[in-house]
Amino acid sequence: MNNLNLQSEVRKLKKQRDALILAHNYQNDEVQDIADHVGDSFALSRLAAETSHNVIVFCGVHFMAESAAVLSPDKTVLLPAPDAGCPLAETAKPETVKIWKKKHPHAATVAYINSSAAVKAESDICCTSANAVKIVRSLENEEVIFLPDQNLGTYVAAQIPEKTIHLWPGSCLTHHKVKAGEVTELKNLHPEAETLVHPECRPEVLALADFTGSTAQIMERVGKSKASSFIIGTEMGVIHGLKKKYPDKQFFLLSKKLVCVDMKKITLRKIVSSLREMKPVISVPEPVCSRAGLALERMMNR
Ligand code: CIZ
Repeated sequence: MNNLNLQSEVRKLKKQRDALILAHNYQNDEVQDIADHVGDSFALSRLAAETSHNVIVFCGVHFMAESAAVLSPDKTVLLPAPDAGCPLAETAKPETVKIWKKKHPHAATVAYINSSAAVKAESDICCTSANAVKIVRSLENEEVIFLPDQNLGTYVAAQIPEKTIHLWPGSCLTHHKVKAGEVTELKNLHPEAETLVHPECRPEVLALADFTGSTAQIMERVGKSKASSFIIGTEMGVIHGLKKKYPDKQFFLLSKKLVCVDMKKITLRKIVSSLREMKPVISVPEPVCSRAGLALERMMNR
């Protein structure tokens, strides 16, 4: 079957199963094109929590499907590629979080959305790259354990110098690969372009950018900016959405390394199989589900 046939098969099965297809901004182009909604994990989690569909096909990585399952425990959440993990999320284990909490008893524990449900369950509140600064600032605690992304944590700490932030030594393999030299080189090639980067990049990369933000904030910035060309410092999937939304603007990917291999494991073929067989189902057992749900809801209510 070619992509067109696969897409029409997905549409047919989606109706039969009463399914909602959610795709992260980092997904393959053809997966984004078939989705009901494309967005960041925060927006997609909200949609998962509010939907009336019985089935959610989550085109993203494991922790995202887990968040959808936590927020919609009465729905069936399918992850078409069960091996689509997140090496960053895997750097944090609940047992180690418990040790850090004992070591820093006055600190609030803030779990970036890129963490397992078991780690969220050990945390006071979650955050995303879009709201991390706001969430940490809103806490009464002067001390914070921020996990698992040290680059995002460093970015947050720089904006809130009055707090002591204990940084987990994890990083996103994709964003962390980008080096400052690549930014300088591309800026020299396109001096008119605005450079927009994700806070999971190294601090020295952020220092060279015109704007730092989550995928949704990068997309919003392109819409507001008077510039007509942009250097994009986040996973390459975002460029597809940007080109669709802003066909008159020009985009340059900051580095060829900005490819998340786990996100790309979701294919149309796997979505078809998943909807036909109604598996693999992602569910989160109690008491982890309720405790992780609390941390997510605290974030959503701020
Ligand atoms: O929050 C998300 O979905 C992630 C992982 C990145 C972003 O900026 O959208």
